[in-house]
This record gives sequence, C-alpha cells and structure tokens, in this order.
Amino acid sequence: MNMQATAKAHTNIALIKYWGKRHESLILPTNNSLSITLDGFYTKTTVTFDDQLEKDQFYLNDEKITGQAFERVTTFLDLVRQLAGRNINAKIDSLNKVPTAAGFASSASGFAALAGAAAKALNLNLTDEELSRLTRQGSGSACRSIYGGFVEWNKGAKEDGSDSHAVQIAPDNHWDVRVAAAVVTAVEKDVSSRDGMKRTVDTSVFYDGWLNSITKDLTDIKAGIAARDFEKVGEITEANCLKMHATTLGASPPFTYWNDATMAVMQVVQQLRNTGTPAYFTIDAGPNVKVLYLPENETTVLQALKECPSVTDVIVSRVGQGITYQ
Ligand code: 2P0
Repeated sequence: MNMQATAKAHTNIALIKYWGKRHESLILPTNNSLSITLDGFYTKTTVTFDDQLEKDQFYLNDEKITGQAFERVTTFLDLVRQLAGRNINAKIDSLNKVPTAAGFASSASGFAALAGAAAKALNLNLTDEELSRLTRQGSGSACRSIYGGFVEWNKGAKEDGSDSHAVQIAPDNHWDVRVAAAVVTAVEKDVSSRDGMKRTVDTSVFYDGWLNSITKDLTDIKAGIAARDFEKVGEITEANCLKMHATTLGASPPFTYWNDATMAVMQVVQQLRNTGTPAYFTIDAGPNVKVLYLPENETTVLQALKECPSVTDVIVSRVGQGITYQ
C-alpha cells in the first residue's frame, strides 16, 4: 500500500516574538506571538507512506539526511502515525526554498509542510486549527505557517496543549507590507533558538519584564494591523524585538545574536526614519536583520540596505498565503 501527499508552506516572520516554552516536549509557549507569513520562502514536501519501507527516509534538496535532523522528523511523524492509528514508515522528500543564510528559520515552513503532507497522506482530514496544533509539536513557530496573512499563536492555558494553536487575524490581501531580509553573514549561529530560549527562561533576570510587556504589545499591534497603521505596527515590532534580545543579555551565561553588521543595519534603518522614510527592523535568533516597509518606499529602502557595506544580499518578501496541497 502506498499513500502519498504533497504540501507547500511558507515561512513567517514574528512581529511579536515567541521566546520561551512552558513545556519542552509539547512545545507550549510562555507567551502569544504574532507573525506575517512571507511569500518569498517556502518548503514543499512530499510524504509517501509505504509498507515496504523498513524505516523512515528523509531527503532534503535531494540529499539524504541522518542524525539529529532526521530524528526530529521521524519523531514528529510518530505523532501523525499515532493520530491515524497506523504503523507504517514513510519517505519524505523536501525541497527547501528558504535561504538559511538569510536567517529565516526553515523549521517553520519545514514542519508545516511536513505536517500537512503527512496528515493528508494518511487521510486525517484535519481542520487548519487541528493541523496547527499538530504542527506546533514539530516546531513552535511552524504552527503559524499553516495560515497566510497575519497570524497569532495563542499560547493556550491547558496542560495538554489542546488550546495552543495559531489563528489568522487578517488575510494576506489585507495589507501590502513588505519585508526585506538584509543578509549580513552566512556563519552558523552558535546558540540555537531552542537552546537560547531555554537558557533565557531558566536564567534571565529580564525574563519577567519581557513576559509582562506582551499583552500590551499584542493588543496595540492588533489594533495597528486592523487600522493599517504602519508606524504603530513598526514601532511595536521593533521595540518587541529589542526586548526579546535584551533578555539574552540578562541570561547566565549571557549571549547575543547580534554582531557589528547587525548593528550597522539597525543604524541604516534608524537613518532612513531620520530622513523621512518609515522603516522598522526585527531580528530573530541570528545576526540578520529583516526590515519592514511600505511598497511606496521600496526603492529608497532597498537602496539604503544595499549601500550598507555589511550587507551581502537583500531578499524581498510580500505577505504570503497559508499551506497549499498539490
Ligand atoms: C519566533 N523564533 O517567534 C521566534 C523569534 C526565534 C526568535 O520561533 O524549539 O524554531 O522548534 O519551538 O520555532 C525560533 O524557534 O523553536 C523562533 P522550537 P523555533 O519566530
């Protein structure tokens, strides 16, 4: 017997960051987060369940993957098999159109596409909400990539995680904001986001301050998105990013994802604002900077970023769609 499905999911950029878990293996977050799904970067995955296979096989961009990355994928598939009540191995073929050098977590689009394809291949008929909840257990930020547009991940309150999933707050055609990824380095980060957020939760003297600021940031940014108020959304996005990164400096041992190139791009964005161009930055668990701007300022923003000596590449994304199947 041979059951196959293909799904495509885009990556996302958080405006209000997910930064910390209250449960490690269920991947339950300490705070709600809010993201934009991006059209530029995606993972397309075909999952083929085949009772002739002795174990799972995982190919990423035609390369056979073993070790920790394989284990994470096969452990996640176990969850899907359990839901379907099937004990059958699978071949996973993933095509990743996410330039890891651009600092976008491929785990978001990767686990969303994997969850969607695996669930469909096993005829689970999940709603988007059920799929988001399942996807969350592969990688937290991936639960937001099930939906297009502007997306909030509700942290939920239940111990079993049944109320922790993403919801769409506005569709992709609600507002044409753009995100430019300014690539500053291709060097692998030395603290993974998973380890970084754990160290922060466990030790940062600033973590309570971070958590206490989330409710207001979320309320305000959702009002800003509804009203398409770019300056409001940009200011909250940038401040939320700075607060998240401040928590790493208060951890023990302290760490930062920034380098001098990161700071140089932050200054370019500040300079753009000083000269009348609204643009705001956000940064994830790595040194690259993503810049939010409006279409009418695209030429000015891209030129300023490209002129920055620390920037090696600039990649533009628009607001993207949720998961699709082929
Ligand atoms: C986010 N990040 O909201 C935040 C901001 C990084 C900084 O979600 O452990 O790969 O698989 O749940 O989702 C990156 O963490 O972590 C992340 P796991 P994930 O986008």
